[in-house]
Amino acid sequence: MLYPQTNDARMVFSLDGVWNFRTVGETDYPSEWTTEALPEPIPMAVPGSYNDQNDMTDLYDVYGWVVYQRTFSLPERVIDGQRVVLRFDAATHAADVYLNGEKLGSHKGGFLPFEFDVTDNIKPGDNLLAVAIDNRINQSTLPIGNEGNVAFFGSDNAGIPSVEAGKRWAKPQNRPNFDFFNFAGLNRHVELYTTPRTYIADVAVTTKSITEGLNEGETGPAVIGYMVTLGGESTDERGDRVTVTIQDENGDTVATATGTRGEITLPAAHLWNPGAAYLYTAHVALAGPAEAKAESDEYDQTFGVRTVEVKDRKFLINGRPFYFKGFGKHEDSYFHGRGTDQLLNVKDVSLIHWLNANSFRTSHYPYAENMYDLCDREGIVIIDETPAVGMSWPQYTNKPLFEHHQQVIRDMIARDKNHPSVVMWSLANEPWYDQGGEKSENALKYFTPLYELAHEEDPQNRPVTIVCCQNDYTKDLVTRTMDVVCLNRYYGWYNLSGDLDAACYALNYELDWWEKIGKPVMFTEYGADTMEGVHGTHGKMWSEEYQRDYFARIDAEIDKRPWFIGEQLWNFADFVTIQGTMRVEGNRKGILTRDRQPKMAAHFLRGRWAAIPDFG
Ligand code: GCB
Repeated sequence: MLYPQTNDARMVFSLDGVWNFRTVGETDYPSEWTTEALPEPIPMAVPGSYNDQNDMTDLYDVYGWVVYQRTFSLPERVIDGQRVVLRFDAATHAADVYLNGEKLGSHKGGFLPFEFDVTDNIKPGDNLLAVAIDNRINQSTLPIGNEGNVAFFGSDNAGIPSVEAGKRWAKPQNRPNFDFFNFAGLNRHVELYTTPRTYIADVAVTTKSITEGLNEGETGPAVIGYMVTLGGESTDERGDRVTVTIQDENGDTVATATGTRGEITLPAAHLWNPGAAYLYTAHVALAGPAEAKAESDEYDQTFGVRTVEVKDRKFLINGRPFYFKGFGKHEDSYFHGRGTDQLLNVKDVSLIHWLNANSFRTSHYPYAENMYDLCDREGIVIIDETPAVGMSWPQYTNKPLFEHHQQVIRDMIARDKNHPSVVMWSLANEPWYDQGGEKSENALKYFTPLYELAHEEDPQNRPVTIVCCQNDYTKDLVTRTMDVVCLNRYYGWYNLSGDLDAACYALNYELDWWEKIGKPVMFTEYGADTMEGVHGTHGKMWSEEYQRDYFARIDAEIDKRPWFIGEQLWNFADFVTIQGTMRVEGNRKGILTRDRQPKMAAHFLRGRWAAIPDFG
């Protein structure tokens, strides 16, 4: 699914702005709320999570449906004869969409785009768009939530006597199997866009071969492959009317081709490298049957010339061994919740540069597309993760969940395949699968086909991983089958708490085990909660000194292992979680505060990462 674009053939109309909004709850939303104007609505900004936008009710507590509404009109002379598409960059977690009272369809999954052809639904004048969104998570959604109501009083609270059945009190509530707050709603952009009736539906660009060993600024021959998919009527007859023009960063044409697929040689290609991005544009044009302008389409797809490969226990980008320096992140900020915020993206990218980091993981879901565009342009490397977080052994035999997981992998790769910044796919975060016996085997049966699917779906065939929880690695059958072993480890925090000598010993004990497995290994999480402003001469837990010392000590250990290919700590910045005894206004493992101010560890890491080159 191509990101909407305005050009000579297409037009995008943003539906961002202030919408009308009402909460519903667990029951079905009233049908008239999708056909008529919402009664007594409250204002709600889109894009943005709804949870932090209104202080009259506690929107952090919403469980179930909410309804968004707005009207729009489109100039008939602009859309006349065109195909009109309504696109949601995401709706979290499930959505029913209505236009002028008619249901267009539903979508499950909160972090990937979906769209509807509304050519025949748009009418002159005001059109009423209503979107009902459900924030409930359960054993068949990604991410995973725990089914059912929470008994707040009576049955399962430690230290409170059990209460006879009729006197228990319960309130329905989402119980996420993960710690980040379940921000929901229209978190990302909503837009209408036009294309001609026969149109460019997809473009995929791959790098077939490069000249290895180029120094910065040098160029060499490279071969790229491309594939254009057409949609609409008589697409078979139109294939030979496709032209592809490759433009360099100056806009100069460096190569051309015709037809829907082929290979193109770039005689003097600039490579896309971490820290030294170079972006080409494939200008794809589809001529109309009689060169009629209104029936011609075009699309500009940016891409980078670069290869990625795992070989000899190394992660090779353009044939050179890359070392990941960075973190897991979240889409999380004051007021916006998980809402797309371009300013914050620009700020975060600038902080990534300031920290001398080169990469991050889109923990624990695919992020909004504009962040990937920024990273393409800024030379930042991404591990792209599905929203499969919180999984455990009962889910490994859940067929509908498996099918949804397959769909999410397909959709994520379809969306992100052309981004040079994306170098690896992560199938899931911390599925729990070290119970041994049948439970571990079921996990292997569940994840092996997903691993294969990710490789098959990706035209660039990037490495595939899974991010593994602190576990009994001897019984974990899955992690070792991945292209890269990604470890989340909290020695010195959740276990061996506060004792960095013990933490280093335990880490080494484990790394001796991975040494024998023969795969490249990296951290995708390690860290310590830290309250800014808490200090001490001997760095105890929660102090800024402890976080700094934690990284200094653990990092010194991984530096001894040549097959350790990267360190992505937890987390880039503090973020909001559900309430709980372990969290003080959220998860505090950020090396930056939630408002992006550096803690002491950030200064340490900035120095450390300046001294570690991107390529070893
Ligand atoms: C983890 C999870 C991450 C949590 C983190 C923590 O292992 O992957 O989502 O936020 O631990 O700090 O507890």
